[in-house]
Amino acid sequence: MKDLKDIKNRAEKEVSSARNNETIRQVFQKYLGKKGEVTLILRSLKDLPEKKRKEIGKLANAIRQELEEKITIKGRAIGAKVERNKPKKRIDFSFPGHKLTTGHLHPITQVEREVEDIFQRLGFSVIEGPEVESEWYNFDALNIPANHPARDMWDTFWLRSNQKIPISKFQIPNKSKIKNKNQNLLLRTHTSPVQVRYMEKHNPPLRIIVPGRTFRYEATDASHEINFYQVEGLMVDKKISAANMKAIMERFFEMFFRQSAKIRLRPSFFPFTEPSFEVDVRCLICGGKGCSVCSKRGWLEMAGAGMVHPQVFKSAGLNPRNWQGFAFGMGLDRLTMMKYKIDDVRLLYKGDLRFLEQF
Ligand code: FA5
Repeated sequence: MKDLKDIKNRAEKEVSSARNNETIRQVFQKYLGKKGEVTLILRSLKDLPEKKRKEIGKLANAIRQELEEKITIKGRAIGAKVERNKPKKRIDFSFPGHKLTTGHLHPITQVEREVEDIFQRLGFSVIEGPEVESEWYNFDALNIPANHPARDMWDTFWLRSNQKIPISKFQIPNKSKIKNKNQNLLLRTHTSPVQVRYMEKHNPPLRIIVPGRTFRYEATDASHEINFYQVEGLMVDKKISAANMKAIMERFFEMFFRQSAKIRLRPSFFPFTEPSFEVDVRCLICGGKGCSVCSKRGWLEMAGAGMVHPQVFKSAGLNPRNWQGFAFGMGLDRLTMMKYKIDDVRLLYKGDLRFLEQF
């Protein structure tokens, strides 16, 4: 009992004279730690006769509890003092702030917006159409009936046959002439279906462009993807000729590439234009010398184009005797590649941030 009281006195003195965290920790170890003086007494209780055990045990436990409280209070007081004495943090207002990383538009979207902007300045409106299209608008209405060999030009992703829609649902001037009474659905292979969709509802004169996503079931390479983007152009009025088309396209390429871009028209075939052209631009990546993007030709095919076929006017319910027009369909991916000198279209769809962050 005397030893215990002595321990208590010593411990209390040491607690009150402790000035820092380390000394208070040492006091704790010395008296209450695993081999601490109070702990050892508590452990030795089992060897004492019952009466003594009760007496000494009671006192030892009370001392342990009291000491524990005192050490905790002292520890807190030391902690608070340390905190008070810490030098105040100064804010340096001249220090540069943290840069916030923000996302940005995909290069194709940037190009799409620029194309829209240029054509709007040339008097064109921007129109949209559905990506899931009917066989009628994608083919029949564009003078490509079922079984016509020209359908092979556009390798098609067809949708499941139980999703057919009856021909009665369409605003077709002469429904009886359509062979496929139940129309298959497909992923549009080009943006041209929107020509007919728009002319059904709007009377000429008109000037529109239709940017959008298109799909083709074909092998991919440096300049071909199965999912790509086109922008359709359509201008209809009383007297429109191929010369108007060439002027508009040349003006567009100049504004887009901000340099004189060389273009050439090659005779071509599209069932929905007559005459038809392929519009090539001198390859800006190799300067015309020949590279993988232009398949060593020095020219890159950018668009199909031509004068609107009378059959297309008829599909839209317009009299071809009254109207003339030109149409074109440009590859937005190809425009993006030329603008930023990208040598593989597939890079645009990989979602690789190391590539995309450069734009
Ligand atoms: C057409 O799609 C026609 N609808 C264009 C047209 C519209 C002609 C109006 C006349 C009047 P074509 O299949 O050539 O045509 O495609 C047009 C452009 O889309 C091509 O010049 C090319 O730039 C781009 N393109 C075609 N296939 C792919 C592909 N797999 N990957 C990337 N771009 C492509």
